[in-house]
Amino acid sequence: MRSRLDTRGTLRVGDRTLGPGPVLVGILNVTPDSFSDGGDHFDLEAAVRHAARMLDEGAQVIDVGGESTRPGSDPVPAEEEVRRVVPVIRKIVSDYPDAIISIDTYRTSTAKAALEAGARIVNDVTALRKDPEMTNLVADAGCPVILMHMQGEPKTMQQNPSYEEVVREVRDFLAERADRAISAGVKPENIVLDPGIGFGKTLEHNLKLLKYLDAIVDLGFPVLVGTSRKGMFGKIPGAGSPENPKERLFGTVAANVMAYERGVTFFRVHDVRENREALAVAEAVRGA
Ligand code: HH2
Repeated sequence: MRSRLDTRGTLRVGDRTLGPGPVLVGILNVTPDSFSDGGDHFDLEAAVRHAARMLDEGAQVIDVGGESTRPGSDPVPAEEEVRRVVPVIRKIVSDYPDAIISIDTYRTSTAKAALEAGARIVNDVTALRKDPEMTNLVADAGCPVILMHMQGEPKTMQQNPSYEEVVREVRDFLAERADRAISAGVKPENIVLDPGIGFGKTLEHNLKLLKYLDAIVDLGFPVLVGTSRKGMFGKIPGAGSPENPKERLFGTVAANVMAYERGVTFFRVHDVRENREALAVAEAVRGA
């Protein structure tokens, strides 16, 4: 789709180029109820402290979210989402001017407030489907946007996910969303694709998507994966704790290294240092 082989896997944010080496996107959930770290960084001080730590550990992007999209979650009111994320973004940008912030939201009002506060990337788990104005906002702002695949809605998406051929369907969906965004004025070089691990998918679906990630990479856009601490690791025998998301680190690291091997550049993670170290080895081996 995009024939820019010289810049494959990379993303320009202002005067910075992210990639082609692995880019760690540190997760900052300013929520009381996220599935693995809900409540850990809910007040401003704790959130900024955690962002600082992730930056110190090698995160190049901090993904700030004010609403959990875990399976079964309910939406929070838009004003509440803005109230949670904007002060945190302002403070990180003021304390760490080099930090690149992405805003994890599907609402135009939240994305707009976040961009005004200093965020530079929009991470939309609905791939610009939920809020029709979001495409115009991203096109006008000229900022990068992450388009993620999800089947259904967070509240019910894990009840009975079904596909005829998951890899083809997710790839076709992402290709179509990217095409639409481009037709509406989003620059192709501002698009990042994400298969949406755990969003309306069984373990088998997640494994197939991870195995054949190159099918999505081949669309020609940089690709992000968000495997971090997800439920799939609790379902693979011996891979991680079914009960405690914080005990799914090694599975996460393994999945991310395999994703890197298949051409993924962006890794959305809770545990920055551990993933960065593993990916540094993978990068060194690739470069040998
Ligand atoms: N996963 C989560 C949230 N946002 N965005 C992208 N692009 N890709 C993902 O895989 C992704 C995402 C869910 O993880 P988390 O933020 O840790 O949990 P919660 O939604 O409960 O806040």
